[in-house]
Amino acid sequence: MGYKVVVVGATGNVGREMLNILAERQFPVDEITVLASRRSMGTDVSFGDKTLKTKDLEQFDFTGWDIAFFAIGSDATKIHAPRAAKSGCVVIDNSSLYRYDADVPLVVPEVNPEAVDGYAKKNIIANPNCSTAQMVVALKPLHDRARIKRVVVSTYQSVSGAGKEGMDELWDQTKSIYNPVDNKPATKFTKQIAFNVIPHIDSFMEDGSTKEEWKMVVETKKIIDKSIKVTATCVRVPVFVGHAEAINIEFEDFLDEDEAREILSNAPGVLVVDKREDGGYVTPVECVGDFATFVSRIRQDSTIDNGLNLWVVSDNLRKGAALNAVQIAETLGQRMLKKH
Ligand code: 11C
Repeated sequence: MGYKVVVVGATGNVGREMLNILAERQFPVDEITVLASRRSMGTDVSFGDKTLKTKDLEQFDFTGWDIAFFAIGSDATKIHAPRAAKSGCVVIDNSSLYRYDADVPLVVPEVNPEAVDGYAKKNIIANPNCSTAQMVVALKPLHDRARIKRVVVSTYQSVSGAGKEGMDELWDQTKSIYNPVDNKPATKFTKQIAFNVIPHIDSFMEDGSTKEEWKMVVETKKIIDKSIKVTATCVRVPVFVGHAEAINIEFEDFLDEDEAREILSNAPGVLVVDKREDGGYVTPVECVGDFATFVSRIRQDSTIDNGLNLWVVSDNLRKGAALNAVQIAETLGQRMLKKH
């Protein structure tokens, strides 16, 4: 007994990771089909030990399919997600298109699993931005204990967040620094990304923040608590996979660093690695391929009454995208959606 599952955007970074995770977690799949744009149609992708050929999204009829994981841009999502949802297939969407829609739940299963129950209004559930997902997994258990007032976060985001083109650009630029013959013009990032950092992700907003920073503010409120104030600076760094975040938290109540470490050690989805010694923390390269959100460098911020600092690292293609989407489907299955 299982579900009829569609993966839309199966040739992209996130789509491929969705297929890996569905197989790794033995998600109950009765039948699976993989879709792509016409440009990538016919490409082979792996699902466990099988190879699947992508079909044309434009022509696909979602009638009779149970769950569609969407991992394509907002423009194409706008065309195809509503028709999938209307045909009775539940859409779990990784784009930002529906995240801020009051009739669409925005879900991180460790944080607000009950929100999936509202899926039927549009038959769509939204997956948050990767930098939000890993942050809220760490914040929620602390908020439950000491009520968060304000969060100041600086991100160190890998190039895979910008898709395969972002990864290719870092690779090509890195090579071309040693061998200028290989020099290719930058097209994805606005400044050199190899051996550099760029304080700019997504488009600029009127108030000077970027859309990526705005997403962290608005999504944290929707997922945990609208009273939490967040200010973010989002930075692209020359790392292939894995986002890191330095998070400063101000609470209403005092929370001792040892108690915070204990709470986080018992929190779902969190792995604490926090030895106060050389190498006693997690870095992006170590989190690749893992399901966990790693928390390190837990320490009191003595410049305010009730403050803590954390270092949070996770695989942005997994917890930040594909894993969270599959966990949403698992939660939906546990709470509501009937198998065949
Ligand atoms: C990045 N966080 O690292 C972005 C990628 O809203 O789903 C994901 C954008 C989104 O560039």
